[in-house]
Amino acid sequence: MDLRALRALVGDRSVVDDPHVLAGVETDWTRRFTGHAAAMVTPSTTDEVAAVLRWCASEGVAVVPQGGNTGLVGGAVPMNGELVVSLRRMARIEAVHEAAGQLTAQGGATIAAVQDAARAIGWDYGVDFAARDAATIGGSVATNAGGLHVLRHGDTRRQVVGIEAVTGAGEIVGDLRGLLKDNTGYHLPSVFCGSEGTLGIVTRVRLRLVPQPTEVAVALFGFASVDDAMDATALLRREVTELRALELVLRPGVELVCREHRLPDPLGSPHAAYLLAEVAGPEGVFERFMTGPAGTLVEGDHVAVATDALRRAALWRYREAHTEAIARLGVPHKLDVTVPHEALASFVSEVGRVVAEIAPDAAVYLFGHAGDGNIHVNVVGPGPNDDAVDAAVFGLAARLGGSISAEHGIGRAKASHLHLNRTRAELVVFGRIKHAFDPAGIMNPGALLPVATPAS
Ligand code: 2HG
Ligand code: ZN
Repeated sequence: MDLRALRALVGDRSVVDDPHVLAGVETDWTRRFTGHAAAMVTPSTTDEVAAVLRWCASEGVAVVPQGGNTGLVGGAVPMNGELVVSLRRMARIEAVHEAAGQLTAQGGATIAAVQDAARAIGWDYGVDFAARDAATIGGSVATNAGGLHVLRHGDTRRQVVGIEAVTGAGEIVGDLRGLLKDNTGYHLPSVFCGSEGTLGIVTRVRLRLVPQPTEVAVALFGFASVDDAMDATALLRREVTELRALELVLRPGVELVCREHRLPDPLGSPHAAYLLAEVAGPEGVFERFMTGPAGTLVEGDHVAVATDALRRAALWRYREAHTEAIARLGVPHKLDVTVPHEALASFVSEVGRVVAEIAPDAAVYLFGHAGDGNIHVNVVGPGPNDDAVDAAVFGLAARLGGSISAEHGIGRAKASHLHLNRTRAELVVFGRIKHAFDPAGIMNPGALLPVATPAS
């Protein structure tokens, strides 16, 4: 790769080939995917991104866009000497539109920076997840990230009012006017949401904000079985309009988190399943929650509640610390599936058996977003390239009418399984969409689309 030509486009400072720095972008967070980058380029304007992609397209240089490198499906890992494009120098919150309840950010701004900027003007950002301090808004649009508040505010797609993006051919497309209604043809924000860097690079985003709650409360309920937890899930979703998060954890995961993070057991006695419910709204939210339907779930030592920020965070630890605690056991296979609500309990009871048939010694941890029917199946034991467990778990989810990717995307980990959820006709159309935005086929090769996407 001619790095001199690249330096002429963006300046010396923006082209990095120091192996020590590159090491940080060549492996994903899980450590399951490791490759090699020829270099990393860090443009500082949209025009520079466009110049880089035009040059790459004409030279046939493959590109891997990378945000905060917090993805869990290998979608941003340069596997074969590609050029990594990072927007780390385009990380500004450019404008807050207080009256409209919107905000415009560059693609490299972190989720935490977006949240802080929104809160500073009395609004909030509707998406939140544990990797908030490193994950970028551009990456979260590209992966259509979900997170903890989807049941209340929807996924990232629902927050995006406008985008500016550079296609794989180096064209700048999109607009940031913030129009809530605009029926002028294909909706580019929707096309880029979930495109996983295969069409181009999201350089700027205009987001809708949500009202900032004045009061937030958390309750952690213990249940004797997953079935009981699912019954409570249905009740809480139906009756509690101020519900913002509803998360499921199971006893093995809670024990692991307590051991790895030296935490006390969360409730007075152990339970097979737990639901963490968060309510957010105007003053009195906790009172309304506990005197409403949730009150019927509270018996003896089956619940812990928190209203102040510190104690709420302490209860959230039992859920959010799962990812970190599991990573300490080894390299996890992250199988992020959704199944219809009525199939969730049977998925949970069957998945252990399905994994055990293939990898009897593997450790399996299940947790996730109960309110969305989204279970994170984490399997530690099989080698990074051993795909058999992945195939079996995805097969089970698909048989139950579910999706092989609820919110993490397809990346490189699941591209060969995409046919479980997408028909041949859909894959053909996907290929044509890709070609329209990326005619030279340089953008994120091997991610999202199966390598042999049918051409017709
Ligand atoms: C979460 O919900 C993230 O905490 C990560 O989506 C899930 O580690 C995982 O499998
Ligand atoms: Zn999740």
